[in-house]
Amino acid sequence: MSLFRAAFDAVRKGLQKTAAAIGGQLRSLLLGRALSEELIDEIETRLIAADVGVKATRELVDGLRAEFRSGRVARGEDALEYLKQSLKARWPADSRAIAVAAQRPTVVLVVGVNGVGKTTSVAKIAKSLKDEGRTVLVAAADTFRAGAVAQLSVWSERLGVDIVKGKAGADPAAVAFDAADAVIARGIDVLLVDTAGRLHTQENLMRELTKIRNVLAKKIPGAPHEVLLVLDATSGQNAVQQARLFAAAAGVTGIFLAKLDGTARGGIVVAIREELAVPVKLIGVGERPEDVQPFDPDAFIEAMFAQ
Ligand SMILES: Nc1nc2c(ncn2[C@@H]2O[C@H](COP(=O)(O)OP(=O)(O)OP(=O)(O)O)[C@@H](O)[C@H]2O)c(=O)[nH]1
Ligand SMILES: [Mg+2]
Repeated sequence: MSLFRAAFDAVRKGLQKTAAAIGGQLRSLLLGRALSEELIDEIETRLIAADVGVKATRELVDGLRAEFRSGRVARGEDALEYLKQSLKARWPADSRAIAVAAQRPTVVLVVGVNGVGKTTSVAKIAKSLKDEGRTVLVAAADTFRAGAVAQLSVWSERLGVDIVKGKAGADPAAVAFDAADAVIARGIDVLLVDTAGRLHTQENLMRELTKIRNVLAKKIPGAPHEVLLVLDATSGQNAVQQARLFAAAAGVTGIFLAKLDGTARGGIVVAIREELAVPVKLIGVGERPEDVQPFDPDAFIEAMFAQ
C-alpha cells in the first residue's frame, strides 16, 4: 500500500456503497434505453441525491443536455460514459500527493472536528510511510479527551513507530515542541501530529492550533508542511460546509476524506472539488491501518461506476 499510488481494488471495495447509489442507479436508469429530456432530468435528481452537489450536477447535466440536443449522445450507454468522462475531467493533473519536505523532517498536522477519524488516519499514514521505509514519530497532541493518548499509544506500539505524549491536560503545544525536538534528535523522517477534535467556532481551541503551528514552525523550517483536515464522508454536504469554515481558519493544505466505506455519499468528493480550494489528498476506506489510499480521480470515478 502506497500513499502515492492508488490500488484500484481497495478503492473499489471502499466505494461499494457509493457505487450502488451512483453507478448502480444510473446503470439501471440508462442501460438499454434511448436518452431523452426526461431521462436527463432523472439523472439530475439522482446525482443531487448522491451528494455530488448542486453546482457540479448542473454543469454535468447541462453538458449532457447539449450533447443530446446536438445528437452526439443518443443512447443511455453513451450518457453513462459521458458522465464518467466529464467527472474525471473535473480534476486537472495537479499534485495531490502529501507534501514530503526536501529536507528531513516533514511535519504533518492532522486537524478536524470530533470523531471524524483523525487518530485513525494518523495511524494509517504512519503505517503507509513506515511500509515505504520512512521513519515516523507520532505526537499525541490531543491531551483533551480522556483516552486519546492511550488510543494513539496502542497504535504506535502495534505499528512499531515512535510516540511522544504529554500527560492528560498538558499543553498540546508543549507536546508538539517535545515531538519536534525528538524527531530532530533522532533523525526521523516524518512527524505526524494528532490533535483534539474542535469546531472552527471554538476560538480558544483554534488559538491552540495556531500555537501548535507556531511551535512547529520555530523548530523545523517550513513546518507544518502539510495540514490535513480529516472529514467524515458519512456526513455528506455537512462535511463540505465544515471544511469551508475550517480550512480558512486553520491553513489547511489537504483533505483526508475518511469513512468512505461506510457511506453511499462518496459523490461528496465532487462537491468538495467544486466548492473548496483545498484538494482531497487521501481517502479512508476502512478501520484498519492499511485502509488508506491516495485520492486518484480516475480510480475514484471508475470505482464509483463499478459493478
Ligand atoms: N469505517 C471506517 N471507520 C473509520 C474510518 N476512519 C476512522 N473510522 C472510525 O471512526 C471512529 C472515530 O475515529 P477516531 O480516529 O478516534 O476519530 P478522531 O477524529 O480522532 O476522534 P476525536 O479524537 O474524539 O475527535 C473510530 O471508530 C474509527 O475506527 C474509515 O475510513 N472507515
Ligand atoms: Mg482522536
